[in-house]
Amino acid sequence: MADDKANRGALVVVEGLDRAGKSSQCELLYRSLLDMNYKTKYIRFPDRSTPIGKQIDSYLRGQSQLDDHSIHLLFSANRWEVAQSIHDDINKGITVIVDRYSFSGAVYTAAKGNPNLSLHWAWQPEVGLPRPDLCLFLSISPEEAAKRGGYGVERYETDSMQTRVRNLFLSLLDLPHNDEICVIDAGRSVAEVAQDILEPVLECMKNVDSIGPLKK
Ligand code: T5A
Ligand code: NA
Repeated sequence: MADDKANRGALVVVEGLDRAGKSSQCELLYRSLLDMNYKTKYIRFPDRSTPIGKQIDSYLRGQSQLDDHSIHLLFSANRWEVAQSIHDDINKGITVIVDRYSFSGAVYTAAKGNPNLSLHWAWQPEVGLPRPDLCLFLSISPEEAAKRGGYGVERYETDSMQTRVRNLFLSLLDLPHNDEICVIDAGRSVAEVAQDILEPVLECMKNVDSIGPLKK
């Protein structure tokens, strides 16, 4: 049975631009793994349900203003709030699917163009969080993404911001210690993308070792 394949669950992160299709794909992946009898959980960041998440939600909707450093640290704190429960779930054999994680955290802040908010600075609060076993980067052009529903409603959903975000994501892919990142062409149909995602996830679940921390 599925439970015999691995002692611990995998930590699988899905990243990409706004409207790349992350939530749609996380939902499909979650259902596929459940159908295959794997213990699975789906979580997302920002988690807008916690007190910190409510501040983030208000900021993203343009209902409140926050200093760039403050909002950055709130996004990171929102991940640290559940770091222990991610560890606990994984050690119970549950595969945790995460809709956005530290890569979004660092990249969106650095994309603001504030010279005090470099990618290096933005990464530091993430150091020590559980390190993903696999990160699926849903690659899409900002033009394609903009054609999809609901675009332009929240802060950061502008062409110039999305272009900078994409370039920063691509620069992260080049770093040698980010070997867990798998690029998926997300400009295709929902079903085609889902099919491409399942295989690397199942492969990753077979090979999980002890979970490490995100590094500097
Ligand atoms: N952020 C986030 C930070 O600045 N720092 C952080 O640390 C974190 C975690 C909100 C913002 O916060 C920023 C990044 C964001 O700007 P969010 O809550 O993840 O982040 O944003 P959402 O609005 O929920 O989600 P996205 O805009 O990122 O969309 P998704 O999840 O990529 O896309 P999805 O699946 O919801 O689909 C969007 C639309 O496209 C259609 C869907 O039906 C839907 O209408 N669609 C497709 N259409 C055609 N072909 C396909 N293959 C499609 N897949 C989906
Ligand atoms: Na989403």
